[in-house]
Amino acid sequence: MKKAFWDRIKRFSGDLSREDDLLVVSHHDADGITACAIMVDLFHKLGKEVDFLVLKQLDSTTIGKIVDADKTIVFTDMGSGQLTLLKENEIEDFYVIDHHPPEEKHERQINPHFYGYDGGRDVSGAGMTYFVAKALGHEENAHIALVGAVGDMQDSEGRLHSLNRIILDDGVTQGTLKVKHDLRLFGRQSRPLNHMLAYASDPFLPGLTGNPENCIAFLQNLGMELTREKGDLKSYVDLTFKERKKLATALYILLLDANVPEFVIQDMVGEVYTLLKEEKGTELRDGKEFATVLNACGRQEQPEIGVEVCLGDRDEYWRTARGILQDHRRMLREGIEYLKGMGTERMRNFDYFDSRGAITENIIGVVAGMAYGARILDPRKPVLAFAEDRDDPSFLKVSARANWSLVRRGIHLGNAMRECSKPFGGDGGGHDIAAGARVPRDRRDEFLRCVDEIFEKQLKN
Ligand SMILES: [Mn+2]
Repeated sequence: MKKAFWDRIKRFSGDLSREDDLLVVSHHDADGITACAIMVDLFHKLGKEVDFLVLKQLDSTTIGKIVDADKTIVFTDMGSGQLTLLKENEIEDFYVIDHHPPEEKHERQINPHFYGYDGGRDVSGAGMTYFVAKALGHEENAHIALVGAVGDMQDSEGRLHSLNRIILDDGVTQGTLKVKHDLRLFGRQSRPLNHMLAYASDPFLPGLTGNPENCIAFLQNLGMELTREKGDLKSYVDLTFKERKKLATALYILLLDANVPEFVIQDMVGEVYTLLKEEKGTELRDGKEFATVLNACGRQEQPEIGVEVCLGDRDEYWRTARGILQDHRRMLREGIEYLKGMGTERMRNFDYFDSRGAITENIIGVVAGMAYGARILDPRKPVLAFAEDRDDPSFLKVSARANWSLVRRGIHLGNAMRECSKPFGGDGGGHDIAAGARVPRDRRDEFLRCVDEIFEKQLKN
């Protein structure tokens, strides 16, 4: 780490450690939940009074919950984009530990952007809180910080980089983490092998994705024993090294035969992170699956349960978290079925569907992303999914999704969402590959036409 940055973190941490009676305010995704837990754990260890609050977003509505807090507020995985909002609401007793693009400098803020690091790739919100804890002599949550980084998809190029690498190395040294080069299909710990293949969407496995019976036949053809001694189905982690290689090769050939581009196939293999202190075969044993549990808690509006699991509960909170994950998955399946039945509408440069309240706004983006991965949606076009805005029925929430080959051709969803929502009284933004917006329901069609034009221009350039 650059010395100037580490010095800054140490000064910041020193100031923070002199405070008491704190309120940690964090974001409701896996990165925010892990960041919150690392901070709360640190304050417990320092013997401080601490409370926490996990929010979907910090905006002019939700800020009401903290205006009268009368505590020192520590924002984690948020705050850098809301410094003006804090000023407007006369919130002065706060600290910000964030990795999102900052509005401006502030003496009570640490953010990697000011030191030449990329907050989208080099370090997550949880990673930043980890470094604060580390500066105060507490390195025991490296594995939790790793879950945050993976939750924010900072390993999407097949490995972790830069500051994330320091965290990973700390965990490996401490014996809480193991890193391996392996198949990166989701569910390697907790899903039966045939389901791991059947649910694979990144990449889509022709003939296998969406078809568990075919997957069994495929695996049997490879001569694999699918059941454990107890009679239940094996997961990927039960396979021997030889069997894993055999499976990887077979998948590789399957994709090559289907003319899947080389770079997509390459992405199937990369770093996988095992949390060595967690029980084998549980979601918590794998970095990516752990992050999914936390995201489910956030999406189902019970992020506190996720925080307790990160703090170490493997009893009642963990049982509840598993139940939430099941509910969440059921809702996603129902959403996908609904979408299959309804189909999409087509504009020139993208497809869209309006769920009209049948799919809630907190999962619509996930449903769109999954349907995309499973080829229920046409991968040659970006997709826009509409859901009702729960707080204001006269508004629609828009989730936009694309894929890497569209991004390579020039598509930038975030720019389109921003440019087309503002003129109609909404707001929006985000990444090239995933973005969102809010628009008044009665301006929907104008918004659609605007997006179509912007995509047209993006594809031309
Ligand atoms: Mn984050």
